[in-house]
Amino acid sequence: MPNEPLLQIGTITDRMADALDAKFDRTVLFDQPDRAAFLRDRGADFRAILTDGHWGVPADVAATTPNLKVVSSYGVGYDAIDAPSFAERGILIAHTPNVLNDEVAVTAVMLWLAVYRGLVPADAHARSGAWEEKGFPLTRSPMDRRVGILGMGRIGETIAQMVQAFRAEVHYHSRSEKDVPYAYHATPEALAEAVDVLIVITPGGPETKHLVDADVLKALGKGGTLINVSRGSVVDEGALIDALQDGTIAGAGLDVFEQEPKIPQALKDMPERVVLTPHVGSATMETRQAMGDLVVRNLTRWLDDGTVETPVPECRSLNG
Ligand code: 8YV
Repeated sequence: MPNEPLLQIGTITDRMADALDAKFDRTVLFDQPDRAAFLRDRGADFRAILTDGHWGVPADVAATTPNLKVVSSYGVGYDAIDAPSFAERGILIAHTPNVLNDEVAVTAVMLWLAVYRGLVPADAHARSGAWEEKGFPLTRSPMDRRVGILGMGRIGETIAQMVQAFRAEVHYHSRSEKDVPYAYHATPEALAEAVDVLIVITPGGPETKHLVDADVLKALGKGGTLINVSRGSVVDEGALIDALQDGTIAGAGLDVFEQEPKIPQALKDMPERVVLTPHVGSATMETRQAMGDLVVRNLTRWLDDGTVETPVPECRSLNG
């Protein structure tokens, strides 16, 4: 029997490719010189798609794959996939929850510490020899701060646990109050008002677009720091730039941006107060291996029995 055709969108690791190629006949969308012609001619062959959180399933692919049954995404966030309409078509979507909780939490804490302790300018100071002329200015201690978590899901909870090491007082906002020992606030603005550091880790998508706007930044206030490790769309980037430039807030640590991989020059121009990373929240060898293995397990299990290990909530009723 020929292997099951698999359409790959985005890049994967060699380990994933080796595991998949034993069972699937993998075709890489971005290798096709004429994407429209390829999708027209071959789209109907694919029952399975492998993608990631950045690319999701683009509209032209969704429209040309009438026999699609499963999408396995290499990431936890699936805002680039129209999950409700896929669920309606009976298509299972799988993602990679939990295995990246620690790593994304580490990234959030790393950005917070880097902003507070001036890691990037301190490195520049040491490296340039400026230290021979003058000492480095004093910075802010991260200890005993009020830390706000916007989005108390699995990663939010992991961040809350991790910041205990810094004796943080944890506050949060999410759509509903959770059974957690932290102070709940009914709105993002009330949360921002109550904290020194606001860490954004809510899912992306239309429901959370610009949840952090000018009003939330104003509430965060002059000494406030914004950390975003979720999706660029959750923060109004224009309002954030204004707030940083006019001193409405003190600093920011950003791993995600509205137009990735493009980063506004204004953000790059504030290295003393803004730390930037290129969407590397989960990007360690260990965590990407765990995520990749889960992507492969979801696809091979679907091949075996038509179910996946980690469906997104919208598709749970389709999973066997
Ligand atoms: C990936 C992510 O960078 O899991 C997510 O939602 O944002 C990241 O782990 C993303 O899936 C793109 O590969």
